[in-house]
Amino acid sequence: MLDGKKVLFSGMQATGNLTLGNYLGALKNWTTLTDEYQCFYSVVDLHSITVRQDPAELRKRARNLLTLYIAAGLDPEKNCLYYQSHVTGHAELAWILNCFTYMGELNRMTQFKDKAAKHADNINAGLFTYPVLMAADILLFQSDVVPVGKDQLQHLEITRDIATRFNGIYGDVFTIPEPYIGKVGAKIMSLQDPVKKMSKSDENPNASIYLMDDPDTIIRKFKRAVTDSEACIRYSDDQPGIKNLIDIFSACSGMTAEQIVADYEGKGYGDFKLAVGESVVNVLKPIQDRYAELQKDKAYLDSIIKTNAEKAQYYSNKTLRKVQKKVGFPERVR
Ligand code: ATP
Ligand code: LTN
Repeated sequence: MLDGKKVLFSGMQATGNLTLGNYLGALKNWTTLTDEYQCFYSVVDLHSITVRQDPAELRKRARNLLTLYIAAGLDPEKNCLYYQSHVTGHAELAWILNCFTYMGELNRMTQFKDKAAKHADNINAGLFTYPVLMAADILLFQSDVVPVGKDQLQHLEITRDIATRFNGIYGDVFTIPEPYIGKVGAKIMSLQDPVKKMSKSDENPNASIYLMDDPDTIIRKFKRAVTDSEACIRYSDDQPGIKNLIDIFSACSGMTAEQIVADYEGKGYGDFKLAVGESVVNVLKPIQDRYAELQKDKAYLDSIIKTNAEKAQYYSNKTLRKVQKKVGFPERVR
């Protein structure tokens, strides 16, 4: 608990351009939780260097992502929005937790297997211990809830295991966090291969809607979206392309899947795809406008970055000092 509220932590990597999947699966849910919880939303740049990055590009993307957090509706006065690399406790706690995590546990992580296959020339130790750093992010703030997409559930599970193990040895040090999965948009699929998740690192730009895509591009991508030859709009696993479009439409319009299916009964895929595209444009346009405005105000963004990092550093130090004491590091002389 922090100031009478439960604590929430989540983060996103500044690698690649954000997609509609990132927005519907993560960011959008984040904005609905800010009143109920004391929220920490980080741009997790320490995680990003587990794969090679161009330094100037990473710095630029990190700032853009933080700007996008605000543009998407996260109020930086109410939510702590900061760069992970500005708060020293993440790396410090990660080291300690490394010593409480087993190789066998990390070996089972599917994200590691996927990324190792994708970056076979750079399977570094950071990529392997990535989930430990993620556990540190979460546990550092004594987080109660962690809103993520379904693909991150395995990392949440290992976080809980590490925390439980640590508490088992040293007493009640960490709050055991619960995942929070949004009701709609938990897994948005690729527009070109609807059995694969929409991903910002997909090489095919038509597979993803980027948050900064202009309206024409969005409509064009939906028109080209891969569907099937059934010629009927049903919410079924047998029609993954249509099912994905219904999910997107539902998340962007507020209508339920049943309502959508009823409305489009007997109509062609062309009309349907256009309607889905328009609903997405309506959601993204205001975010894009606000983003453009924020980008002009350098001094405002800089002040947010500074004060929020200080706030995060302050709260994280509380947990870190406690953990350091528990494991037996000497007290600091004041
Ligand atoms: P990459 O392609 O670089 O692995 P990504 O697009 O999969 O990136 P992440 O940075 O791994 O995105 O995820 C950021 C957040 O967005 C996470 O909470 C994740 O669960 C969520 N997310 C990512 N892709 C989707 C998706 N297709 N549908 C729903 N949520 C998603
Ligand atoms: N691994 C996550 C990003 C991430 C995160 C976190 C999410 C890093 N630390 C802590 C929630 C809580 C991802 O790839 N989406």
